[in-house]
Amino acid sequence: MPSYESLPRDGIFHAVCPLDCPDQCGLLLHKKDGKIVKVDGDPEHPVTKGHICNKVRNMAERIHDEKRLQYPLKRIGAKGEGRFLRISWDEALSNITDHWKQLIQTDGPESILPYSFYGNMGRLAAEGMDRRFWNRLGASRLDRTICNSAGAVGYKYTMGGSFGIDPEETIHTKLFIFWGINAVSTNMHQVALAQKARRENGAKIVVIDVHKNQTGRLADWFIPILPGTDSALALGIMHILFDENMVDEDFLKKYTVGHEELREHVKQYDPATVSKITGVLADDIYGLARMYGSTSPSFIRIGNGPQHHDNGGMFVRTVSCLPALTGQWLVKGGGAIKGNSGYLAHNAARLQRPDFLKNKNTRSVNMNLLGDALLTLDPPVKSMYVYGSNPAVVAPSSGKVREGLAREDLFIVVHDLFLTETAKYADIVLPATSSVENTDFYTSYWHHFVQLQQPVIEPFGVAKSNVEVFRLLAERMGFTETAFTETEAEMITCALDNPRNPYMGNVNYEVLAERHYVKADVKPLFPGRLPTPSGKIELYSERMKEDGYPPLPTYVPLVEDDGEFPFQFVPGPNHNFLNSTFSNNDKHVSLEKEPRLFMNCKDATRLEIEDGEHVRVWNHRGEVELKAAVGDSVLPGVVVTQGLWADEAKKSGATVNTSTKYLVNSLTPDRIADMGDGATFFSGRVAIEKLNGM
Ligand SMILES: Nc1nc2c(c(=O)[nH]1)N[C@H]1C(S)=C(S)[C@@H](COP(=O)(O)OP(=O)(O)OC[C@H]3O[C@@H](n4cnc5c(=O)[nH]c(N)nc54)[C@H](O)[C@@H]3O)O[C@H]1N2
Ligand SMILES: Nc1nc2c(c(=O)[nH]1)N[C@H]1C(S)=C(S)[C@@H](COP(=O)(O)OP(=O)(O)OC[C@H]3O[C@@H](n4cnc5c(=O)[nH]c(N)nc54)[C@H](O)[C@@H]3O)O[C@H]1N2
Ligand code: SF4
Ligand SMILES: [Mo]
Repeated sequence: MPSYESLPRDGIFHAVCPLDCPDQCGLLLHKKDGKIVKVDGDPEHPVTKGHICNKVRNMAERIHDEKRLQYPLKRIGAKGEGRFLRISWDEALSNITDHWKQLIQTDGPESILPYSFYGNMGRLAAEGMDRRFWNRLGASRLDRTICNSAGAVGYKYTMGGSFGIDPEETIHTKLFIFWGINAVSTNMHQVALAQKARRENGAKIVVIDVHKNQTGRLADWFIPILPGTDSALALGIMHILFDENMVDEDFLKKYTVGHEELREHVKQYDPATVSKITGVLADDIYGLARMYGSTSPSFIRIGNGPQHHDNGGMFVRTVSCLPALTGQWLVKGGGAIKGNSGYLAHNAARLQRPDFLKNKNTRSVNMNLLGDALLTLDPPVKSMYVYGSNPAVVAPSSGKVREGLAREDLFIVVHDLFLTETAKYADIVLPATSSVENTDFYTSYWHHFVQLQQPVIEPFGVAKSNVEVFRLLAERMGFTETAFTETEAEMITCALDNPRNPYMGNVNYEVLAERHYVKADVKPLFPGRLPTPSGKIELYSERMKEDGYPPLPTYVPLVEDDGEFPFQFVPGPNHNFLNSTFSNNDKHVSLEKEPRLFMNCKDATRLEIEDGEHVRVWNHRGEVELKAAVGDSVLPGVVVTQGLWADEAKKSGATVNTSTKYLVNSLTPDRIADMGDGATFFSGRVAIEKLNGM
């Protein structure tokens, strides 16, 4: 248990941004009379250098928001209605464990389903004591596939794991390609590095996206592309690189397998064919390939957008072959980043204790199929425990998800800082501490620093951390293993002791406690051996063939979405929220105003929709109402919206006093992507019409 008695009431304290964002900024919290009054960037942090985003600059209001949950609650109204009664921790915990003990007797432990994601990226909060507990309980396993699993698998086939270049080296880069990443909003320090390289070395910034958003607007060259066609563009670039002898033959021979097969294979992806698939002009495909083939160092920042499609794994697999063709991995500032979490891998077995799970055949539930899991799984899920996530808003096909959550016989517990949309369906709600009330360690999936958070303020009300709640649940379930009584410091010490990771030898609890952040001792990938079967970059992958995929990078069209809906629908994140986090904070909502639907003027004219008018957007899964933003930021046939918005308060006094008119996930498919059982949020289709009387 962290000690709060010795916390000074005033001063400036180190902190780590806990949000699911690659930048993982170092923060300085200004505290007065026991409260945080200001959040600043830590100017000493070597990568983030004192700059932070607007979302977190306004974080103090969220931490001290009077809407925060202070006490455990028991539901007294209908599911989803939001009427609760205050109860004690003792009553809440007994209620939960009594239920579970009963369920284990009647239905077995797999009738209990944990559901969590990275609302707090702290390794202990997100995958520490909780995993020990679920393993020991024998609950159904959760396949955490909602974010980047398709892309991670695709990248692994090519490169062997989550290993890119050190982003700090991109100050040397001469060509940046931001491919399907809205980096101004989602990786702002990579943009800062690119702008520095542009100022100091004349670097060029190219953005390839389906939406000319804030990132596209700062590019030297913005290339609009049709959704889900990026593999074809990458293959077209390869076609030209081979055809015009712009490949690095030495690098290909030494460090890759399959370059001869690839050379033959990409002949079919000529610029005319690729142009038809992607909507990118053939001249632009030539221009881009020649720029890529003749500029060094060049760097591709591979985003999450294109991998939220049916063919997302193959996209990442394909684009990650490009730097090998031009030998960029040997050049400082050359190469790519999809993610860098491989370098900071901790000892997950020691932290999570998979050995506690006795039944190795325990079922696994794909979180992207939550609706189906709650409605149709046999034997059924009888209880669900949610933490660090808000599935009623963020999970695909939310109509089904909410129908499942509304099941009267489903005993739901939600642990969160706020009474989220999901929490409104809970039988028991538990109040969570914010990250700055806890001890935890953080590992970025972009830069190479490990950071430590120690309590800066006391818990809000009687809120408890994830670690503490699972300790208490373990005690009540009668689990006697010492793993359930370890302190945070002990857990961090064992997690950082990872002999299998050669880069982290210099990182331990004591060093972190002294310095706040420590850079892992990462060496360049090349010359070297990758953790692929061949030890090389696998342009041809035997493993993919064994797994039933084409062994060479290939363009596979999107799956036909059900029904006759004319528009491709891309509902991504927005600038001022982080997924659904901040969608309930007045400041952030006022900055974002209201959700918009970006559409092309040609489509708008045809449908007689004017800029600023409200439209109904629907398909066979659901419908929403958005404000049209008409212009040329998207291609004809494509519509984009941004942000996972909170349920709207209803003006009239209906029983369920909120409306789901902004719930974009009511439209998204819960089909599974080609790899990693990933999500396909951006592969759905919709129809649009003007809303009368608006
Ligand atoms: N401000 C803010 N920052 C965030 C988040 C947030 O919600 N808000 N969320 C965090 C999380 S969890 C994640 S995973 C990351 C995600 O951040 P990013 O990696 O930036 O991913 P997205 O924003 O989902 O999509 C990136 C871009 O891909 C585009 N796109 C969609 N489909 C395609 C396609 O087929 N081809 C191409 N070329 N582009 C396409 C979208 O228009 C969008 O501009 O951001 C993190 N950071
Ligand atoms: N349409 C559409 N849907 C998407 C996406 C998209 O681009 N488009 N993006 C997808 C992606 S990439 C992701 S990663 C998911 C993310 O989806 P989620 O992981 O659900 O992320 P958030 O909506 O931020 O919800 C996090 C919740 O955790 C809570 N929380 C924060 N800290 C703690 C803590 O320490 N303990 C506990 N118990 N709770 C805590 C917060 O208050 C918040 O309610 O959304 C996915 N959904
Ligand atoms: S959300 Fe990202 S950019 Fe903003 S403070 Fe956190 S880590 Fe930094
Ligand atoms: Mo994500």
